[in-house]
Amino acid sequence: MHILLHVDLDAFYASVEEREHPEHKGKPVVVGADPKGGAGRGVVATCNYPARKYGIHSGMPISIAYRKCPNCVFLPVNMELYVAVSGKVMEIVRQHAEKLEQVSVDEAYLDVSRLKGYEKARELGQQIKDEIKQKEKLTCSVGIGPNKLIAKVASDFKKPDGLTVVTPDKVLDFLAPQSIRVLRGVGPKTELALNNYGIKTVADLRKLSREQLTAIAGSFGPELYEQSRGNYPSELITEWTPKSMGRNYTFEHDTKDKNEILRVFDEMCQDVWKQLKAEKMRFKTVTIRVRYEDFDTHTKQKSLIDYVDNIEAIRNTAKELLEGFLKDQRKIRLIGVSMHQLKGET
Ligand code: DCP
Ligand code: CA
Ligand code: CA
Repeated sequence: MHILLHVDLDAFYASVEEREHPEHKGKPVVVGADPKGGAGRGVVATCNYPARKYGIHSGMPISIAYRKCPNCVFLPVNMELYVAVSGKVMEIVRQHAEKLEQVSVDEAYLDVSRLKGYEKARELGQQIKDEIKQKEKLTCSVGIGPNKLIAKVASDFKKPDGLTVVTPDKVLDFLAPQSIRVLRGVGPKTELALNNYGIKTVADLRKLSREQLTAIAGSFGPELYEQSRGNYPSELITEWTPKSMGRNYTFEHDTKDKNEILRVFDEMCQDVWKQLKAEKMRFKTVTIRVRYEDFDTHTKQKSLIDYVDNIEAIRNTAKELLEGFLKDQRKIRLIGVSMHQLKGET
């Protein structure tokens, strides 16, 4: 019998900023692009819970966030700081299990099957929460369940500062009333496709057969069928930590100025490289992204012969990929660079 525990920090970037700036305590805080009095471009990375009361959320254009709450505290993204804090939190979490899978900068799964019971697992969950609060002054939400899906949905269930335990006998009831969006791999497109058949909750989904789901969602159908019944893997992927590491940048004004583009691009490459170094990772594939003024967006990638971690490899490969896009007539709105096929330096 597997018991999985999922930890996810609450309003991560914003909580770190609040901790570093006690003067903002209790105020709504938004972390992301500079709002420039409502004229700013780029998006919200995240915001704290008081700011969420205004309807602000991750990924929202910063100009809209500003319109919703001009008096919120707006802060820039300080990635180096968050990566450092993330490392400390993960170190605390790691002490409590022999197996850990870190899935992003602020969340991880632990396999706590050795505890052989959900009461013991709950106690451990509380202990981890207390320790992170005491040592790092941050709150997190913890979910515990028989597999990764249930643990993750459980940690999301009560936020912030939640602790939710779903024992195997409660899995079906727990999932039933929830939105289909809680299932892994169900994004806005699949949600809409299913909504068109009147399917909104996980319970609705269970009314369809495997064949019907395949007709609607293709090869993802059978997996939806299983997930809606709470069936999902429990195995952790421990060698490869994050899947990618990258940066995007939205220009102040759409531009064709090659020097400006290359300067920003170079800075982003260095930023990613610093994060790679901080996390002791190497990479094999470089991907770039270009969005033109009309939002037409392209990605292009190249894989190297072996895993590397030097700045020149990033810079040269990324520039080579970018070259063709600079010849276009259109101005560029956004550029991005990311590393894939990451591997720890072991
Ligand atoms: N993030 C981002 N852009 C997004 C989503 C997230 O830059 N579109 C960053 C900022 C978040 C961090 O990743 O602080 C973790 O993302 P989560 O989805 O876990 O969201 P939060 O931790 O901010 O909030 P929650 O309390 O809902 O977990
Ligand atoms: Ca989080
Ligand atoms: Ca998260």
